[in-house]
Amino acid sequence: MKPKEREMVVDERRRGFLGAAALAGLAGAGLSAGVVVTTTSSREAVAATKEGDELKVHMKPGELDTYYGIWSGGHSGEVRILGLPSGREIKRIPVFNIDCMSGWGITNESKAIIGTKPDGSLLFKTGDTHHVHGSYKDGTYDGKYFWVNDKTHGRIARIRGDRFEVDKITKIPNIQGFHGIFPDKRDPVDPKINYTTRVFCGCEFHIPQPNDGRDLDDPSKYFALFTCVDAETMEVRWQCKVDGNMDLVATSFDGRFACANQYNTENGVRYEEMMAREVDACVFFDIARIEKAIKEGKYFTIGNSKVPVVDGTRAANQDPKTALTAYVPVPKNPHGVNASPDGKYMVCSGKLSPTVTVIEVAKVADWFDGKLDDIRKAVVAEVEVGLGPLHTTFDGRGNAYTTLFLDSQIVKWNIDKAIRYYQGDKSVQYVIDRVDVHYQPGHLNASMGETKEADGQFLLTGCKFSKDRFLPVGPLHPENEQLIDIRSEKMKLLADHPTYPEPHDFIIVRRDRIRTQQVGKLDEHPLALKRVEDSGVFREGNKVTVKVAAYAPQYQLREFEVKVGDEVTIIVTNMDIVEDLTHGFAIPEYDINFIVNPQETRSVTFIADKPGVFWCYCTHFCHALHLEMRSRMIVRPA
Ligand code: K7E
Ligand code: CUA
Ligand code: CA
Repeated sequence: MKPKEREMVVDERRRGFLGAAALAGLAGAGLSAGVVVTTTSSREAVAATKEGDELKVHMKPGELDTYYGIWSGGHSGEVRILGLPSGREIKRIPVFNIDCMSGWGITNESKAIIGTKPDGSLLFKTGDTHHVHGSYKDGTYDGKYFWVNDKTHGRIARIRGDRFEVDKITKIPNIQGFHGIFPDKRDPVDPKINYTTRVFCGCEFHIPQPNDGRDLDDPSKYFALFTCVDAETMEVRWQCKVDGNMDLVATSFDGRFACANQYNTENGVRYEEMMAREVDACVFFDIARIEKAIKEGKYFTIGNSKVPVVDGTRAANQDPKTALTAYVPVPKNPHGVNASPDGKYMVCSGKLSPTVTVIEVAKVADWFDGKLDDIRKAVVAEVEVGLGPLHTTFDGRGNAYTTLFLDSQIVKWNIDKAIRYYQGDKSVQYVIDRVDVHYQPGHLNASMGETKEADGQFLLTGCKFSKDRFLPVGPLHPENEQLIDIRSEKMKLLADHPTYPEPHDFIIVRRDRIRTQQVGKLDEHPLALKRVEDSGVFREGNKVTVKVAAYAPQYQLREFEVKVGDEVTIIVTNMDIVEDLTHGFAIPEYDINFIVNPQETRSVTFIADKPGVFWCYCTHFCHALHLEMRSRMIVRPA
């Protein structure tokens, strides 16, 4: 960071503190008008470090990281933001979980996003996030949105890239075990649309269709669906029935294809059945053709769902000229499919086979266009890399890096050389390097590795077992995200970062791709108070609305009264305009706890079922008088 930039940051912090202190004198008075402070957290493009420099692992005090790491949180249900390469955790984004720091799952606003049952309680309280991916423009991240899957309940969540908060969650019908997810990178038909408009969702588990109690004992009738979700509206556009299941998902850079690796082409319901075949597949979807078929009415629907479903099974897609899908053979129970940044290849890892399979995207297109007689010819390499290959990333210099779960290694191999070897030149050494990792790696990703701007600086790998790498803390160990310098021929292991279980996948985004909103906008909040004086208690029958302005160091109202039996809605507006001046609001015995960021509004609704005095207090350290920031809720017996 340049000195000037550092000064700006320090200066903003000082302003925040002085602002808060100055407001202490304003108790009871309306706020004087102030300018909303908005800053971007990424002020400049990051110059690539030169080879030979030590890649920085430790940041000096006040120094900013050069990349954002967007991490899934596994069955914690959340997403995390790490600064990279330091590995410092900067934020946790509650998604499918309940979070009492922020009030996610507690406020009315977050409940409306998560979804509720008729009685107002949450539709689901748990989730399982595996894969986070960002929206693309021109083959690279545009920082607008990130999406993440919920494997448990088949939901997709969208995270706003300017706030790192969830703004929409959609439940996908007719599926179970939603695992792989990937946005498209451009439109398959309109070349002017060079950005993400769809998100594709794979599904791992077969179920009876509809899953309403029929066909329980006849697994031959179960099937799985591939789903397309609209990136803007977050509505489900269509689904595609496939043979076998889907695991990870990838999309081609030209927008034509999405694909998913399949480990259960056997349609087995027991693991022995799922690993019966030596060869499974990677299924390719021709997006434009699927959407044309739907326009022409060639679809069906399932149960109560109105989503159009096309038939992508093998039997229905024998003729390449009309096929919606193609099944490229890949051994054995493959796991993970990744697009190379030059747009040429999909790399599918063998998992139970010690091989990676390289599929040439242009040849898949040739098959669909009737120019290649056999889809098997789209495989241009199938080479041995080691035991338990799972996921692959790229450095933008023609090299691929694959995790070997069983060998506890990352293997670096050259794609062109692997192809030459596979095509007969056995003198070629396609494996370039191996490095031991600790231990049993799942995903890995290189800086900007899933974009055409893959910059080959470093990669991280998510090790599933950390064993002895950190101080012991009882039976549950953290994961170990290991940082590896990939700027030279040889990989160099630089650092370990513990993470709370259980991240799977993550992406590494150059910081200039992200533009954040640092202070909210009250006019985006329909319930926001306009002025402090608008605070008050408003009663309609037994429905009571309590409007509270929060501004350091007090709440206006300082006390309010309701009656036992009332349905109480408390709306808190944070009138402070200073960046980072967040207030909290907790009510003892009533299980209410949430925060409100500057220039934002949040609300909660509950039944006043206990008489007494309840001190609503500020939970978030905001001010020298933070402890005094309270409001007295008096609940009078009816
Ligand atoms: Cu390999 Cu869910 Cu991406 Cu875990 S999956 S590692
Ligand atoms: Cu307001 Cu602490
Ligand atoms: Ca299999």
